[in-house]
Amino acid sequence: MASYRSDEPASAITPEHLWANRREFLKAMGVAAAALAAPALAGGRGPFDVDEKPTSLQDLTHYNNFYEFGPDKGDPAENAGALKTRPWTLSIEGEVAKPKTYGIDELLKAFPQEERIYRFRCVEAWSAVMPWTGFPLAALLKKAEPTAKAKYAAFTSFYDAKAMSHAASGIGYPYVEGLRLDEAMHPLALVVTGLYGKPLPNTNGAPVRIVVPWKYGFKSAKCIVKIRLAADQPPTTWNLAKPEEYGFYSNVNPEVDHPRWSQAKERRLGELFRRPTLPFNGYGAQVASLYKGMDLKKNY
Ligand SMILES: Nc1nc2c(c(=O)[nH]1)N[C@H]1C(S)=C(S)[C@@H](COP(=O)(O)O)O[C@H]1N2
Ligand SMILES: [Mo]
Repeated sequence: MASYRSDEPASAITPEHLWANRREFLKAMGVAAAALAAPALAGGRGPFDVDEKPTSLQDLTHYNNFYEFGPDKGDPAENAGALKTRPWTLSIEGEVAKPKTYGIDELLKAFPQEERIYRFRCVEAWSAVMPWTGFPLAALLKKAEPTAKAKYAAFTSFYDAKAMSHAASGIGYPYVEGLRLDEAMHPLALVVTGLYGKPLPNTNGAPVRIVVPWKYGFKSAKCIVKIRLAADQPPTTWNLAKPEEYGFYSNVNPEVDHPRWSQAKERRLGELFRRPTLPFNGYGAQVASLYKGMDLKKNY
């Protein structure tokens, strides 16, 4: 297979090139994905990977929504670099038998890291294909032993007014998000720590974030410091800011337009023409059963 960016000279060695070459190298050696134990990364395409060309690292780190670092897509690339992501802790608390606060390095050691190539769809009708490194959120939750009362998972992002002096107005901070517990336990829901086989760039939510590939991008909270299990549905930032535009579920749905624009199509970063948006962002076969009997026009 050719390099992903045949327009670049062979000497342009970037994490993106190393990543592409590593995959080819492992494949050529006949290494089965399953045989590559953690923390090594899989070389083949696993059952959770989409077979689409990953978006360039340049685009993935220069076209971001990260309101703590400013309202414009280029602001995180300008402003997020200064955030100190070590030391860092992530606590898991609330309706769990075994609450725990992990140091970031302890977290990386405790859970085998995998690579997952996921489609990503922002509510603003652009999309990307992102080669993440991380581990199933379910693994972290199970280890904390959810109580019988736990029905939801709530995520809190880091916020520091001084470190985030460019933060956009219009939403509250810290950024908060949430999932129903069965959504959070779905094997597609990831705790993400890396991109293109390298530690997560600050622009994409370093050192640790959530990624939920069948929902609009804003459900995937960056830079998280807390996961709380709860009996009741937690508040979420965009729903608090504009409840008529953003619901709790926010599953990717080409049939439910945003009040201000259509959701039928999307523009893939790096491409010119728009493509149709798929129900559940193409993950319907895996996740549609979570919503059986629900009216997804009402529960947008
Ligand atoms: N803490 C926090 N998390 C966030 C956001 C944010 O502003 N703050 N933006 C969300 C939105 S709207 C999108 S589209 C994705 C963007 O992720 P990416 O930059 O890795 O593509 O992050 C989501 N997570
Ligand atoms: Mo978004």
